[in-house]
Amino acid sequence: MKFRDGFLWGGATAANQCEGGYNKDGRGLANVDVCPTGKDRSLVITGKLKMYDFDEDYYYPSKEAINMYHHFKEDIQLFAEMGFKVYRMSIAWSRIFPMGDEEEPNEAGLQFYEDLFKECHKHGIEPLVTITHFDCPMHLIKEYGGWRNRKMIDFYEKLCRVIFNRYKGLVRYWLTFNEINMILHAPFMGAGLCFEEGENEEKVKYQAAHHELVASAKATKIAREVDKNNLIGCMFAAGSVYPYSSNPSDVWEATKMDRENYFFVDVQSRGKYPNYALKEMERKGTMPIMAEGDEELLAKYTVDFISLSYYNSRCVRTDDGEGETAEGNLFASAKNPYLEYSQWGWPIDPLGLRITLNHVYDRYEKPLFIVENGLGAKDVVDEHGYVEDDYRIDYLREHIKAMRDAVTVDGVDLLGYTTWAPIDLVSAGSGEMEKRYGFIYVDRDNEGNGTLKRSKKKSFYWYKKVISSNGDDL
Ligand code: BGP
Repeated sequence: MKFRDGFLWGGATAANQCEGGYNKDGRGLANVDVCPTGKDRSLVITGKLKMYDFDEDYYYPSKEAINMYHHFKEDIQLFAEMGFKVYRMSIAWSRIFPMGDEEEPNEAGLQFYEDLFKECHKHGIEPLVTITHFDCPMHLIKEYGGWRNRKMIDFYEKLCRVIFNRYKGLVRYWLTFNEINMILHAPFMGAGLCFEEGENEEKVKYQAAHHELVASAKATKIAREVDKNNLIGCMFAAGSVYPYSSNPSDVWEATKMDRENYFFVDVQSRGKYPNYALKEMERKGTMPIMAEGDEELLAKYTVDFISLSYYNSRCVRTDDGEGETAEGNLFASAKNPYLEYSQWGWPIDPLGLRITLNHVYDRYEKPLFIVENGLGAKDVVDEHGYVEDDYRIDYLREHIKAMRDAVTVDGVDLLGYTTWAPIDLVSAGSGEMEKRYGFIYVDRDNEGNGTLKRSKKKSFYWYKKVISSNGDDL
């Protein structure tokens, strides 16, 4: 049993985590530039602490990251050597519109991505572009309050018009917002939100979410108008929620947590606010203000496919929270005693990927795309830059097997698979370099030291074989 011909194998990155060059060629400051490492990071990414003043001397990870801004040809060449069919990356909004609200785009920024896409095509690699990956010009946050402000829809729409027109014929796969549901857990990264003392945070988050959902529908509309070959996807952080026990209250809690994630995809794929959300918003007083025409837009411009990140399943218990908690992609949940854990305490659950794919496909019956999956680990590198990362190979092998079962046994329609991340880059959660995901090692440490030299890990050769056998040789 095989993956379809043309299955899109590849890898995924995000601009702020790999490009660097934060002030090069007219790029403006973005929210992700002012997220520090260390203890303040979680306060900043959750919107509790404002980091409005940029300190040039402070080591902000995205200032230089792995400097893909200047290394992209070399990096794409390495991706091509592994046989990539697709490369998922994101556009830094503030390269195109440095402030976010100006009239004219920055030509140097536009040219950078044009060169990058052309480089991909030179190697037969299809770009898959996230329009915003935890990324918002800082000026839009200071001046307008980020996505809490409806004006953001217009600024985003303008960005979309510019990039869809400029990259027509170069890009056809687009994702509107990275992990849109993460607005609930990392609102500064997801929507440029900072909260005032005593503010109803949940209300603000859902208002901002509404603006993003409308912006996503508008982007879908424009993408289709500009080029009928464009395919637009939504993107959410997936990972089914398990009840800790068969106690119905655990099951009910898990159902509610799942819905919290599905809410976003329900709107983007089914085209309307689901009843459970409307009821809850009414009850809690968090119903967003909608403008005339919003509901029609949401209904008319639903996505073509659904993309997701999967790192771990989650688990929930209602018995006084006595058990231990486990970390996970951007938020913690109850510790599942049946699973192993990564060095960062994230559960490792390959079967959970099959379960999740089945849930999502049953719910929406649209093609799916796994656009993030991988293992963050502390690699030990030898003097030649070589890393024996069998743990990474094991993780990916088991997840690919589970994905294969979902496709070939269960009938899930899957367009492709991009690992996070093909090359070491800055971690979104911790802001550190030492949490490595790549097939390619980058000589760079947590303090920003290192030559930035790229070298191939053991997993590089393994993934190349996986791709050339279309997932047969694992
Ligand atoms: C997702 C993000 C990515 C990425 C990944 C791994 O939430 O979309 O940007 O970083 O998680 O998380 P981390 O970097 O915290 O290990």
